[in-house]
Amino acid sequence: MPEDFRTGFVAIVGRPNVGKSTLVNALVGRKISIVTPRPQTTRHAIMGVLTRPDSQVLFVDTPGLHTRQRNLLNRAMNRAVEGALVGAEVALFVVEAGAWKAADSFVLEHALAAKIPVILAVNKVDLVRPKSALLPYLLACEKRATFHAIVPISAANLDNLDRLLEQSTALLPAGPPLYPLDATTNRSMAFRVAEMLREKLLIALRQEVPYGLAVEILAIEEKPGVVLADAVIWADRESHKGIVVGKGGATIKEVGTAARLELEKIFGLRFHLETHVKVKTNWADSARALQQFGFDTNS
Ligand SMILES: Nc1nc2c(ncn2[C@@H]2O[C@H](COP(=O)(O)OP(=O)(O)OP(=O)(O)O)[C@@H](O)[C@H]2O)c(=O)[nH]1
Ligand SMILES: [Mg+2]
Repeated sequence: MPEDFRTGFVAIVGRPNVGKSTLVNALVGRKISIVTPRPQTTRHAIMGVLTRPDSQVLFVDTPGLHTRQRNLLNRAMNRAVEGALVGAEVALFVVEAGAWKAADSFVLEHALAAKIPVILAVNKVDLVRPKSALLPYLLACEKRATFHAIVPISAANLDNLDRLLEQSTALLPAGPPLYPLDATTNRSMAFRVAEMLREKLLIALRQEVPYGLAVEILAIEEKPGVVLADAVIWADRESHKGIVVGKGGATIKEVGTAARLELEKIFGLRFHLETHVKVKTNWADSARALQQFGFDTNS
């Protein structure tokens, strides 16, 4: 390792749906974290690891910070954001170009409270019309706080990410890599299978139904060339179970197939997913259920 090798944590924070997970995936160059057009997709802190000849950057994707905490799940999600900020050397605060909501100010307060340099990533610049509207927006951002840097990007189009990466890496301390050089995430195969199923459920189901779902992997086995996984999709009420299953099992089948195809593409392995739908009433307000689903419920 070169003596000036840099290693450290960069927490990616922002309100729901601004493109945090898209950004982590783009920076690492692999799909680590699920992405959907719907807010509140990410529920956990998920690390994406980028190792280059001079550095190892540990990007931590986080759930969109909630201003209202309706249940224990929301609180666990917000705690995941706090935890990521506490352990980070840099905060990458993501907003949507052209928009600044109360929820953005709420996230900014949290990022500043962490007493670490804050880089503002102004995402989705590809959507700004007319283009000339971007400059006044950036100037207005400059007045909101002392940012280490303000970087306009498009995570979806991989636009200006080099600059963001340079700015983040420069703030990391010198030190040896903390993860193996070929690591891309701290999350297990089981976690990623559960998340992929949740992504497809969020895409397939309407309104509030997918928000009341959790996916648990009961068993997973990697055999030569094929991964066998046994998954339970937990609904929070009886009436949603039938919606998830669909007519003659059509919905759950479509979700399972979509998840399988994408997992096969990502891992280059065949997958066999067994899915069951069960009910655990109000699991999002049960500390026990949340622990079972991998959330940290200690306040
Ligand atoms: N046009 C455009 N869309 C983007 C860009 N980045 C992300 N998106 C879209 O924005 C939506 C939300 O993206 P996510 O990456 O899931 O956002 P997030 O901040 O992780 O959302 P939560 O996990 O819910 O907090 C998806 O439909 C993305 O495709 C971008 O640079 N340009
Ligand atoms: Mg996300």
